[in-house]
Amino acid sequence: MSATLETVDTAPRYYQTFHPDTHAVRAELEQGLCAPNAWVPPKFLYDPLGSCLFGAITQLPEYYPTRTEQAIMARYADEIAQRVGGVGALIDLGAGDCVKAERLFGRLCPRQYVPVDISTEYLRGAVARLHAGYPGLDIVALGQDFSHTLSLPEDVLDDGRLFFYPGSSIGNWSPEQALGMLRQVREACGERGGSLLIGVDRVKDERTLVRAYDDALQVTAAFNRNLLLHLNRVLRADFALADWRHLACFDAARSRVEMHLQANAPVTVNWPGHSREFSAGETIHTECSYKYEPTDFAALLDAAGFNDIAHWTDAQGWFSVFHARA
Ligand code: AVJ
Repeated sequence: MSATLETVDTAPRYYQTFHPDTHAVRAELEQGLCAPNAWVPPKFLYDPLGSCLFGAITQLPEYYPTRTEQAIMARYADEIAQRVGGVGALIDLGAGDCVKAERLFGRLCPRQYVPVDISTEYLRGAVARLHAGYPGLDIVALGQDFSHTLSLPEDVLDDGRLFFYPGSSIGNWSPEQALGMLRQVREACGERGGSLLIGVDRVKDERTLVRAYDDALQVTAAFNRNLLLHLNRVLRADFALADWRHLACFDAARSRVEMHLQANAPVTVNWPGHSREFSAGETIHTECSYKYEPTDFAALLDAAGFNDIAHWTDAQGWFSVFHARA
């Protein structure tokens, strides 16, 4: 007698609703670049190279968030798994390389994995790798800009949804925007036991915060400046890297780290139909990274309609992980 080992190989399904090469995307960029205080939404940091550079940032000695979050998740893995219970779809917001979610597979055993990311090419590569390692896992991949709207296709299981929003990515939004985003997630949880597992960076001393965004190896500088190469491609603009330097600072009143690109000298940037002059020292604001006190973030979850909120942190009180039920 011999046992038969059956493996059902389910090919991943892709739904791509974000297309970078569209008029709407260029219009969004133009509006920010031509504003008196120029800015670019941080999602434009994530072209294929930008996503790789972010991966490198997570390995830097100064960049504590990723490893601190990972340590919290590992230390409280049993408690977290017990609270979360049976997972239908594990919906991974800003999945990137899918590595953080993969760490949950062992304990949470999701019946379906739904990575969502705006960096669609990068996501496809990550999903192909994941599928090779977990051929039986049902994967529904969404190339989506969920900063506009989060919309899940019908084949996403609707019972026991677990939204996973790790790494303090929620910090890219102002508290008002974050509330809107959390309300959307609350809505998408449905009424069949949905919940949210989210990582949030905490307020701490300015030096630690600024170093995390201005590392000695200058990987974060490369990550920020690579945005210009991305803009050159999307807008057919003529940004020259040599004209721009990386800047990181902490605004304590707003409880946020900011990244900017600062012009070294007066410079004119051109793209079809437009040009924008920058004076020496003028900046393009490329990212906000809000930091929260745990009580403030719990209040935000509450205001978004979540309840039964659990909180875990590390010994230094540097990072928070929350689980909240819809
Ligand atoms: C991915 C948005 C959480 O804000 O810390 C890392 C991005 N920017 N270094 C963060 C980032 C500069 C990161 N998030």
